Amino acid sequence: MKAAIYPGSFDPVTFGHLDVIRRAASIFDELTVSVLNNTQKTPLFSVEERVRILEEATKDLPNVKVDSFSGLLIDYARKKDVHVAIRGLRAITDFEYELQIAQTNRKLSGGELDTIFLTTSLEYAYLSSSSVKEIAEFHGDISQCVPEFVARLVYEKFGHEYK
Ligand code: COD
Repeated sequence: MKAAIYPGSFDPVTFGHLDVIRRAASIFDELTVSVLNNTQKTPLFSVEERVRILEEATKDLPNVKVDSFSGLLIDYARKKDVHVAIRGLRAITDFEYELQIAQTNRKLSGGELDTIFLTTSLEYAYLSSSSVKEIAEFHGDISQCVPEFVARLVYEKFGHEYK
């Protein structure tokens, strides 16, 4: 069985992430989308909330599972016996950061964990979780960025009413 992990912060999941998830799920038999429990960052949504949001957003994809992890990705992947990580590339600026993570993971895992990159669909190239949060904080329109139920939750976090 061909399995892969798509790790990330997903704070919150955007249409860009969901596009990568859908495409990766059509390539692999099983895709685990896994939320990093990063104690050094203060996220908008807790890990539990992000897992629930991802579960809801991917409920039509039967071969997608949602999970969370702490610590190193290579240790998590080894525990799950998965050898492929999926990452998305939006622009050349992502490339340097992603290349460094991919090479570090390959080195640290002794060649056991490889990374496969999916390039963004052009209509989502501009999307990032941080811009979604910034736009929502100032009452901007995020309906083109995230599913409606996510937009409502993001607005709620900022104490705004979603119309
Ligand atoms: N279109 C396509 N892809 C996109 C889009 C978009 N619009 N938006 C985001 N993406 C891609 C990102 O480029 C990324 O590949 C992925 O989706 C997830 O994005 P984020 O922002 O939610 O997640 P990150 O980048 O914060 O995730 C970082 C990890 C959690 C994967 C990384 O920090 C990690 O593995 N940490 C564990 C510790 C570890 O193992 N460290 C060693 C390696 S340095």
